[in-house]
Amino acid sequence: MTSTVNKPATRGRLTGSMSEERLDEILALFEQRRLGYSLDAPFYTDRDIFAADMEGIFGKHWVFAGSLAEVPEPGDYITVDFGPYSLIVLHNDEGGVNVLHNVCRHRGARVLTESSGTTGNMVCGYHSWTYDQEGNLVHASAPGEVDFNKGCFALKRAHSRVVAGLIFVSMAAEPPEDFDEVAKIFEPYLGPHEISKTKVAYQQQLIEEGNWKLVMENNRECYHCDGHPELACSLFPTWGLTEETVPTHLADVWQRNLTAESDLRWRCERYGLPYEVIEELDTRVQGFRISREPLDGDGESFSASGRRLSKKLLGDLRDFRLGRCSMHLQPNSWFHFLGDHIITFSAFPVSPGQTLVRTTWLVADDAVEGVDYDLDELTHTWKQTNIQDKDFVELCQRGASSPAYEPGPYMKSEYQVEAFINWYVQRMKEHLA
Ligand code: 3BY
Ligand code: FES
Repeated sequence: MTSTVNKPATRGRLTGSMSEERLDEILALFEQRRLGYSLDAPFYTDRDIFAADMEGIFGKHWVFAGSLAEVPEPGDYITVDFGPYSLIVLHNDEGGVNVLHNVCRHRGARVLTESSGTTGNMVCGYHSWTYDQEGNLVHASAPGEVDFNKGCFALKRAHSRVVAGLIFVSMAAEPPEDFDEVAKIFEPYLGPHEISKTKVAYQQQLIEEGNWKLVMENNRECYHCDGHPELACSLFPTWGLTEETVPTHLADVWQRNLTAESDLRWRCERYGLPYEVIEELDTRVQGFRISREPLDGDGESFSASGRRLSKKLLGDLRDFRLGRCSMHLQPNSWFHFLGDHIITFSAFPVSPGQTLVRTTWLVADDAVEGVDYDLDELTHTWKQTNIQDKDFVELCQRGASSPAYEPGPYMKSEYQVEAFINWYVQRMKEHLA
């Protein structure tokens, strides 16, 4: 785990321009929220609530940005944007990660304009102010200019943590301390898959015409999984159900799942891998859920047969049949760690009605495309699932925009959606109070 100590970022700028009355109105909407029901329409459509979300959620919490496999060498970077914020996440020469606000200290231009790349010093494209990898301003020449104190014009910094190869960023002056405790819980689950020995096989950037919360809500339930025929081959169709709620026509699937679960537990115990479900989605500032659950069919990967999609095992794993170690993290990410590959997902809010979903497939760094894995086969299930989810999210966004929309009740199998909303509402009430 690494960390950097940083100057605090400014807070309150996004809601600071709103009148007291407007802020009271927004707070009242949070206070009036009906438990057990989806949110009122403005939470999905309103510009001011979006600004408040960016400040109270993305500006205050730890947010998943990407993995070390995306920035394997010193000088490699990715940029991540949350609403109006843009951050540079850069692998520095010491092997750590610097997180810098992607806002030039001259007149504010974006410094790096690509979503990923490799850089030495960073040169702003407007008037060539040049920053080193720590964000220090090292060059700012102009004809006839008197020298000025460049030390006052470094790129602003944000915090970083790297846990099990996953990079988290926080723009808060004082990020929630709870994260370190949660990281200690999930690191033993994810660590054995060794992200530092993986490479990016493929990355998909999907713009969904929907509010970021609709993207997250959709991810947190499988009530709609009939709409995912490819994924349904891997997930047991009883996912999210309990002994009490499973319908009689799925009784045999339920039994098959129980057998697969006990087989998986036996394997995990043999290899010393944790598998228990730990679920604190709305009972912590850093809400999370982690588990290791079996996959249907051969039980190795997200293929129609359940058979492996890459021939190379990750890290020091000794078995392909390790199911999926899945993690749901508030506010914006979810992950599946398998024996043969890893998939990371992050939702980056763009505007009230638009979200970028970045999905990254990682395989062992010595796996050879076309020999050890076929890229179309590797990515098929989740590319299809993502497109289907995009449609669901967009249908909901259109619904929420209609004057006829009213919040509807969550079903039992949607308890994780409710937990996400409970977490969100609680965080926002604390922020706005
Ligand atoms: O990707 C996920 O974590 C979950 C699993 C089932 C529904 N959703 C797609
Ligand atoms: Fe970056 Fe002028 S805005 S150098």
